[in-house]
Amino acid sequence: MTEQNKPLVGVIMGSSSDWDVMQNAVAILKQFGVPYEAQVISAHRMPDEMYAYAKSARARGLRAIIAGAGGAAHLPGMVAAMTIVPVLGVPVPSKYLRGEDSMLSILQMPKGVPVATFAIGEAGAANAALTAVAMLAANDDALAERLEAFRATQTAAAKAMVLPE
Ligand code: RP5
Repeated sequence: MTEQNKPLVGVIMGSSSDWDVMQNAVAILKQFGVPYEAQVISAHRMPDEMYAYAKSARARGLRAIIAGAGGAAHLPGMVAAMTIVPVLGVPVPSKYLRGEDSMLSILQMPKGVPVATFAIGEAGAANAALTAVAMLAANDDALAERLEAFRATQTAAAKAMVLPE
């Protein structure tokens, strides 16, 4: 792995069942050409791996971690507790409470260890990745230009919207 394609963003999720949602984050990172890595790390089923991932994240060069989980979604908070790399939390919709449980689990961090928390589901995953892009764009003019262009495209599409008669 060269310095150029060393992952800058880590995308982790509690289960492969989270992929449907979390692939929306990966799609954005791919679209912007941001080097990333993606894997399953379960807080309650793989605590040792979660520990190792969080503890090594900064030294491995990660500049943001996008963490998605559902239910009692402690993955983002636990990872944030063990690294100063910013953690962007994505609440994954759960079977019985439709992700409101996930959202509150991730959102309600006590003062001192933040998790930037996004909307439940696909929009949250995409927006977490767009936020990671914006963070990296602070020190990368080419990436900033691509982000400006992305926004301009959205603006043009909205301006071209026509309502039915
Ligand atoms: C959480 O439990 C995962 O993040 C997932 O959203 C949820 C269900 O996991 P599976 O039972 O589908 O593996 O840990």
